[in-house]
Amino acid sequence: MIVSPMHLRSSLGRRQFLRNASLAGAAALLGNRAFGADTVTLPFANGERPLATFPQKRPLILQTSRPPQLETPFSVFNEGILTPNDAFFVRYHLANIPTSIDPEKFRLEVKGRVKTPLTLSLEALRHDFENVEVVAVNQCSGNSRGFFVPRVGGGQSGNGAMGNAKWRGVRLKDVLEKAGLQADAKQVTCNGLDGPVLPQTPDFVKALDIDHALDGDVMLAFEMNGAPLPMLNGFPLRLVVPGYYGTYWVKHLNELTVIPDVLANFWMATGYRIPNTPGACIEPGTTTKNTVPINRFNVRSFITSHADGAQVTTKQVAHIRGIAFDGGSGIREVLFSGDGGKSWQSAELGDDLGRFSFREWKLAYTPPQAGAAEWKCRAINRVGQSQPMEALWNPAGYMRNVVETVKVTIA
Ligand SMILES: Nc1nc2c(c(=O)[nH]1)N[C@H]1C(S)=C(S)[C@@H](COP(=O)(O)O)O[C@H]1N2
Ligand SMILES: [Mo]
Repeated sequence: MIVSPMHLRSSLGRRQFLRNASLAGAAALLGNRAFGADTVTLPFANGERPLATFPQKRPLILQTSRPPQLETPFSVFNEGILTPNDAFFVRYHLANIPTSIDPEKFRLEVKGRVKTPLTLSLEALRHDFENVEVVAVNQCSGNSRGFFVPRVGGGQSGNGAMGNAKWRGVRLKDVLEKAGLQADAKQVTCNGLDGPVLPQTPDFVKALDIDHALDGDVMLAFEMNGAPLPMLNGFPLRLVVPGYYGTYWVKHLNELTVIPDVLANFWMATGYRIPNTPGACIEPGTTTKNTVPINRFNVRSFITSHADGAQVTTKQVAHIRGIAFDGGSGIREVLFSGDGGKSWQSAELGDDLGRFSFREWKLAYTPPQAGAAEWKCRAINRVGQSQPMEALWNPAGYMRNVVETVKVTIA
């Protein structure tokens, strides 16, 4: 399909297009109170947040409005295994974000240590390279940061800074091979159209090692769940780095530069680093200088069918359901405990949409006795990695993956 403004209009539909077009005038909106009176309360101190409606989005949990940082309400993860585009979380670092991009004029530049620098239109990307699809989770490094004890600085997210989508695009490998790598190529740096408001703020640029960039999984995506990317999720082109934290998934991607060394900017050398320890954790409240760039997801699982305060009875089967995922080994098993972790039983796994996707799990469970109960779930991936019973801690509040608990009342 050729992505012209006309195609965009027809494929998005008129209402969507009007909302998209209105994004052009959204700079003012983004800085204003783009939210109504509705609020939600995330389950930690100072967890009150407004719900805000941004272009192409349903009401989402507002973390910050300039730049927009929106969290998905957790109930969305019980709607289906793919996260709808209008509910998908949004994260930016710099306030100067694009609000209108002409897909006809958009170009991706491929340069640096390549044999033939390329300037590619969206049409050339679609037509000159094999189109591929992957279902993959995008999760912010700081997803669930609000639960850290002791608390740490940064966006105090609940569990909704993640989402699972079917991405369509072309392989980064194929584009780099068309340009041809020079012998000293070591990393590819990835830059998007957004930028800082003040010139002294470092531009958001990330880097992948060459071997990673050539692994055939990393993708330049132009579609999400069968539709063009929403503007706030990186229209018209973004990097998809399956199994890796969202920080590498550069949005509005317009510049790939092959370099002969290791990128040492703020976003690689200072930010987004984790302790170089098993579990990426250190003694709570301490610091370390021994760090590495954040990389693959650890194992996580959630109950999505029931939330804290749910009421169930001993007389009826509770249909418990949830999701599990990891950094790309794939989920082997999900265990459920109805008694706070004393005993565990195996849940049934749903359809396998690929090793980078959310994996659905479910269980028919009749609570044995009345009273307060703690329900827990714990996933194990195909290489035997699992989740800790007690939360691990690191100074930036990244990679939370403790066994989650839902407190229910049984009548
Ligand atoms: N251009 C650009 N791309 C970006 C960012 C950014 O600030 N600018 N943030 C990254 C981070 S930290 C995350 S978690 C993901 C979030 O993707 P989403 O906004 O589509 O959910 O985008 C990544 N890509
Ligand atoms: Mo992130």
